[in-house]
Amino acid sequence: MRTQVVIIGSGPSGLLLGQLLTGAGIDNVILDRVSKDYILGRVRAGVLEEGTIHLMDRAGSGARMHAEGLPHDGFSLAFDGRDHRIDLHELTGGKRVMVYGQTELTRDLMEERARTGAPSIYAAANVVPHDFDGHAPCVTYDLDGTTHRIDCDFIAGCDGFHGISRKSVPEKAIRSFEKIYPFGWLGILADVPPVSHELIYANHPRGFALCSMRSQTRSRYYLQCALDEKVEAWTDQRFWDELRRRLPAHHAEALVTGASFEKSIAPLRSFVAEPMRFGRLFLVGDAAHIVPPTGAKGLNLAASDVHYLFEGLLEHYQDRSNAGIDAYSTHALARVWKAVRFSWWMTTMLHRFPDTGDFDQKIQEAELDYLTHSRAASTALAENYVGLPF
Ligand code: RFL
Ligand code: PHB
Repeated sequence: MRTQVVIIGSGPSGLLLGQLLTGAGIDNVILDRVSKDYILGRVRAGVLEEGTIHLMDRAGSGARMHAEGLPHDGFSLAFDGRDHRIDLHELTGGKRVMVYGQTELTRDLMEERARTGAPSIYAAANVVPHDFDGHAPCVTYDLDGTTHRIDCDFIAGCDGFHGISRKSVPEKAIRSFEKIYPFGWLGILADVPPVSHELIYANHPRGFALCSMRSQTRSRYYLQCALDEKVEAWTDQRFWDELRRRLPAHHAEALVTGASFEKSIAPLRSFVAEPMRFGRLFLVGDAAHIVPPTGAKGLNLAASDVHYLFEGLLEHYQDRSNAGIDAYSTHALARVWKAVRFSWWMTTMLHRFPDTGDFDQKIQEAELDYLTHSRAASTALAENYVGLPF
């Protein structure tokens, strides 16, 4: 088989890139090692920046997102028993974010892809990119007991942090930067109305908590937890009791509880691999970088990478210019590092670190106090939260 671009990975970055390329008449094949249903069973991101929304529209997949997504004009920072609202809309001159689950966004992109008839191959084992240093790369994979080969012009490594694309690059050609945080997030989904119509990021002596949502009737809540914590040790009752303790009293009283239907623990990590291009192989999204979820940036960064790569590939095929693909890594990384910084800063400001001494504690309190009393500081937070331009 031959195509123009092989996309490894059918997460948001692979699917978004695939639909943009298909829309521009550039042939592509998506390969994923797991099934469609497995991908749609993953519960992940929930907050979309305007740039991501725009790309969904451009990919022809935005209709349900606009109908069912919840536009948010602000969020709340809770600490010291009180709430402080960050008015995103006012502070950024009219920008907002949208709460729409990654699962739904992924489903919309998969449905649009099926409608356009562009090929996707699921449950492909041993996917391997070859010869991306030369002019004739290809990707091989095993399916139904046979090894298949797809020849292509370019390979997009959209296969997440644990994917094969980054691992296929010789170690000496890649530099990575990493920070592991000494805690995780325990998250649940429950069909109960959200405690507030906006998100609440809570800093509390017992640890960070986040109140988010998927709809008016479905809530997503997170608690900072120790890395060695076991999900089984957290009954729903224990989760709700702990969440109540970490929220200001008026929210704790308003909290509606119920049976959860998803519960999982995610570790927190910052990671960047440089560069993001190796000959005819491009790393995109989580394959190249990971951020802790505190700033809601992971999925949105995947979308901005897709934007830069799509524009570069378009220039290559339509204008016979490689300027865009040559600049891909530099452009993408400039935005990535700003989001890495922001996510690290939000995480540092809102969590309890096991080794926090009195000094660090006072600094955290001063930071929150400054943030909530200075318009300049609030504006910097809002500008980053709604997403830097790309
Ligand atoms: P994905 O979604 O991991 O998709 C990669 C795909 O590649 C496949 N794959 C392979 N296929 C073939 N061969 C191989 N060898 C392969 N290895 C892997 C996988 O099966 C998978 O289908 O990466 P992508 O597309 O780059 O998307 C990135 C986002 O998923 C991620 O950044 C976000 O979920 C991060 N994130 C959040 N981002 C936000 O922007 N806003 C949020 O509110 C937000 N909240 C979150 C999050 C991530 C979380 N977790 C669980 C890490 C909350 C949480 C709890
Ligand atoms: C979510 O709804 O899953 C979510 C929202 C905001 C974040 C992280 C996760 O910062």
